[in-house]
Amino acid sequence: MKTKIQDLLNDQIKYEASASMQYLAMASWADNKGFSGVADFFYAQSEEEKAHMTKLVKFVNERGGEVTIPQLDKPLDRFENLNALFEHFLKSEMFVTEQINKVIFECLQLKDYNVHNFMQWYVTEQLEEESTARTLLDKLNIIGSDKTGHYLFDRDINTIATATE
Ligand code: OFO
Repeated sequence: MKTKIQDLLNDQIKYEASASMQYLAMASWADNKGFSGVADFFYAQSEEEKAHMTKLVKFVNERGGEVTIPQLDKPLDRFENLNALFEHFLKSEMFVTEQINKVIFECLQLKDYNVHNFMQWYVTEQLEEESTARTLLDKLNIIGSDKTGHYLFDRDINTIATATE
């Protein structure tokens, strides 16, 4: 594996790990505020990102590359309200998509079609996750600061999220 590609995949491992920790912090915030539906959503999201990270670790090792397990920055763990929480979620997913596109671009430049092929799974995954984040944020923007709306959003979050997949 070319060093440049290996470095980008190691960066990607860090981004997936950071997203996992970020979503764990968001789940914990929601749990603490009594939004149990939102908490469960982010606990599950955190596990998913961990799986994305592990898939990359295994792939780099299978390809005879060298994995660097990253040191992570502290995730954001205080949010003004549900809207701020989901704005951060969308921002985080958009960032990851951008990074995945960078890997894809470099794979094409360096003609690494094997890694390019492997990364297609992440492209599809990101499309879904970004669209879920957008839909949930749209709903919250409609709800505004209405407490009953937040209660119903928390109760129905999984139904809303599943409908976007
Ligand atoms: Fe949604 O971040 Fe993984 O790929």
